[in-house]
Amino acid sequence: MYSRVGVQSLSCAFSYVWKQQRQVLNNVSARSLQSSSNASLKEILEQKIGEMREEVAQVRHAVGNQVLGTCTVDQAYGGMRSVKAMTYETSLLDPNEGIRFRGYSIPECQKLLPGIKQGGEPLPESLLFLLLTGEIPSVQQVTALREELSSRAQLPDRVKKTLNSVSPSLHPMAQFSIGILAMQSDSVFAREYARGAPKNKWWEYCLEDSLTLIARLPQVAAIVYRNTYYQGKQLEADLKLDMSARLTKMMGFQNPEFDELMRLYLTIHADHEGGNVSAHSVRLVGSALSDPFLSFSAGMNGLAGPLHGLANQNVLTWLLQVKEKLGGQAPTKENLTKICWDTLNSGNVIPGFGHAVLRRTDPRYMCQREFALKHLPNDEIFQLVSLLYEVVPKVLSEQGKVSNPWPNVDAHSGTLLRYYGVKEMTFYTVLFGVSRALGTLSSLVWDRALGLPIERPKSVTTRWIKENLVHKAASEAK
Ligand code: CMX
Repeated sequence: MYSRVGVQSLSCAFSYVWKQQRQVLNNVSARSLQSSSNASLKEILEQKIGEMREEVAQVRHAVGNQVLGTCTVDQAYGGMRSVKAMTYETSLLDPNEGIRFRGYSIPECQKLLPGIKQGGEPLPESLLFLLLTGEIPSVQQVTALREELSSRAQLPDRVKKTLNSVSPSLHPMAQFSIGILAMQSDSVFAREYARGAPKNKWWEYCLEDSLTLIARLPQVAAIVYRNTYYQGKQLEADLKLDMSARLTKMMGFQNPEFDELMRLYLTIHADHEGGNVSAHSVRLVGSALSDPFLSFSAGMNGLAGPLHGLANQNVLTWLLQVKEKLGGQAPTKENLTKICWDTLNSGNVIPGFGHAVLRRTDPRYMCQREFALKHLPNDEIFQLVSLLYEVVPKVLSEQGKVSNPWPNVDAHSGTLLRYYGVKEMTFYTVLFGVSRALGTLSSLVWDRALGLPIERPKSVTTRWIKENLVHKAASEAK
């Protein structure tokens, strides 16, 4: 394993907000660095949680009664878009710059997080360490975490039995969610809570379950894959491998380049701040003190929606339809423009484009594009994706409805998976889900560490709005 630490390369221009956030992180790190360079994940977490509890108490004392965000009637009817109403520690999404994991952009993570080889992609296990602790891990720390995960990775036979009893005609995301629920009886959190565990210990049990879940998910995913597309012929887990290589091998692939793609894939899909459907579902369900298995399964049911994670499946379906419509003609800006308009005019969205928060090309799209330029520049579908990058934003802008005409992460991922042989599009969102565990479960550990209460925003009826706002506005206008 090789660490590509080069702090001097952190030269990008950060926004003011990020400089401040980094400063906070640096201060915290500086205090704990001496003890933490070889410290275990749990030791670092124990220290950081103490510090963070203090920090949150100070913030609440200083500005607890200040307004963070407001909510208009339009926002209440409109999916609460951009209402600032929650905190989420593991990542933050800037509309123009894209995601930062604990303050680090994707290119910074690619440079700083230990990978398996020099100049290669980061290990998702490295990102997990960062998301949980806020610290870039040393090679030694990642090795320890890998060993920890490997020791938890074997799926109990009863879970395999449950997965094997499910009809392969069920969508892979439904099978995946069932597999996660089938592990619920192993929840340390649920057991200890029932025994009356004190509140300040909950995060430890949540961490226990989260690590177990993250460790086992590659095998759950691989079983779903083999049951659905390979008549149930399953392959053994090689516990010496990192989670990405272990997953690809269990799926039936033997290609180190694909392993590298999987490392990148599992890293970049991990987290996208707290308000997206999957992250927020995990947070919401967990806030009722449902254990991590129940909470994560809920998140996966949300990820399975076509406006969220399922878009990666729909993108490739659409790309293949585009190819078919071209009927052997070479793609050009002109014929692709027409096909895009046909899609819109038939009442469909162009999958992989647009975003609820982002207002520029998703950096997760860009790093996948760079991977493709390096490894598959001549692939026909990649070339189609490249040309659509020039065409779709213009068409969507001309249509004039979308807030963001640029591509998101899902516009690219299926092309790469297909190139390496994963042609079964209905499986793509499962891989997204394996990755999403890293971020949402890290965040769940912090939810319990910071003692966040049950979520319960206030709702109102349209009648309430009429009585309290419409009538008031009308009488003021008289
Ligand atoms: N193609 C066509 N129309 C689109 C569009 C697209 N790619 N993106 C948005 N629109 C439309 C919306 O449907 C909406 O139309 P109506 O007013 O008729 O309902 C209008 O433009 C305004 O929507 P918006 O404010 O731009 O977008 P939202 O925040 O409401 O929704 C998203 C965001 C991602 C659901 C939407 O852009 C979309 O449906 N994209 C295609 C599906 C997709 O790629 N989803 C994956 C997102 C990433 C992820 O979560 O994994």
